[in-house]
Amino acid sequence: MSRPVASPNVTVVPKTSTRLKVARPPLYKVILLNDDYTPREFVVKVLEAVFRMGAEKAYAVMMTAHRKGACVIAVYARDVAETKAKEATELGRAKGYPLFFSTEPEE
Ligand code: TYC
Repeated sequence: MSRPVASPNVTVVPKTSTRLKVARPPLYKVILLNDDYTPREFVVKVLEAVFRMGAEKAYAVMMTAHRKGACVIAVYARDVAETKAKEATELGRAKGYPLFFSTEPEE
């Protein structure tokens, strides 16, 4: 019986310093803006449908925008934030409401 020999094909990968760090994509906020015309129940439905919120959370977010003028809904990678904001704004527009969702980079 021969004793085991170290494999000649093993590469040593250092755990620090030379390992490349993977950058996280910058995050974008989606912001719900208040208006005087869109019905409250409609805003809640859009939040549930596009942003996958439960009914209570959607109601609370809608009321914050209603009282304060705007409310940050969530943060996503840029393309996801822009797609959801457009989709949600379009649902209001299709009904003739001025409901508006904007996006901005997180500081
Ligand atoms: N202010 C609207 C109303 O009183 C309801 C509303 C709430 C609209 C939040 C938009 O982002 C909004 N019917």
